[in-house]
Amino acid sequence: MSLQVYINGRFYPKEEAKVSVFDHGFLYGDGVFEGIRAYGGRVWKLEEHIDRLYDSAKSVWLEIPMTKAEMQQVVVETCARNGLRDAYIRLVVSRGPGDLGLDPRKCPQPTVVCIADRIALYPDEVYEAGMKVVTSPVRRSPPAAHSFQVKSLNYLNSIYAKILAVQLGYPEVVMLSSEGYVVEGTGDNIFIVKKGRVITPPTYLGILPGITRAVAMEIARDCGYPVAEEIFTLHDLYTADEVFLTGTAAEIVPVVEVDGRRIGEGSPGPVTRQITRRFRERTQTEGTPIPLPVQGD
Ligand code: PXG
Repeated sequence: MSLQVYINGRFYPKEEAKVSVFDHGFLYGDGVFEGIRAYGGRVWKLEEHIDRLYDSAKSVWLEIPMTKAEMQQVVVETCARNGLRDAYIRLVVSRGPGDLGLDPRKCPQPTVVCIADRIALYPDEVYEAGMKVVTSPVRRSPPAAHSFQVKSLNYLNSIYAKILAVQLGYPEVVMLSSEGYVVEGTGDNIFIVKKGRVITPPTYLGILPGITRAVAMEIARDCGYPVAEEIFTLHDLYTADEVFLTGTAAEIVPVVEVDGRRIGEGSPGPVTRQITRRFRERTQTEGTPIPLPVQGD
């Protein structure tokens, strides 16, 4: 059976899952989204993702036409209908169809889409040997212009950086703020470990308050490491004992080289490995259950 996609209250087979070309999500990137995972029949951190979706929507003056509880139900049902136990879920709320002008008031009905599909992961090699990255000459957009605190449909800033990564032959690049502080990856948050302290940039630099980031901070604290949200520079990155990236799709990725500088011993460090182990344990035991499909459904 073809994948079933949720659009505005109904499910459509993948081939028929279509939205209007007048949708401002398509015309202007006007909308918000979430990327969510399900592990072993449970949706991971569902409430946190829905809260962030509604915060993103509020920030761009977009009123989502359903309650958070209803939205949670949409996610769970999309997984259930597709018989997915392990999934990557994409929730999108766009401004909806309007006219050819920018004015959001011309779009009375937002478009709500939920897609659940199998997940494509980095190869095991990346987690075992670590990832080599470079820093991007494309700077993260300044928060005064367009803050990545909002998970909006405007990802061109990250895509510019991703194009460079692809052209240079790297899976990911580290982005810097316009002042040159280390901020995040194109689709992941960044951490450094220095003398047992676990440090990640503060979200007021205009970076996404990552849900994996929050879990990694919580695990690090539980393990007894001091955790700080602090601004840091390229020098701090190059001289860190350990570096890792966090994200819903990537989970926790050890970084072993930045701009040709070896990080630590050049292999995933003990703090990164400990946090990864606990993270994986938690994803296997926590989450919102997806009901099994009823026979004959
Ligand atoms: N920063 C940015 C800019 C992101 O887009 C993260 C950090 C990590 O946040 P979470 O909540 O996932 O821990 C993201 C994640 C992909 C992909 O295919 C990832 C994201 C968005 C689009 C695609 O890897 N967002």
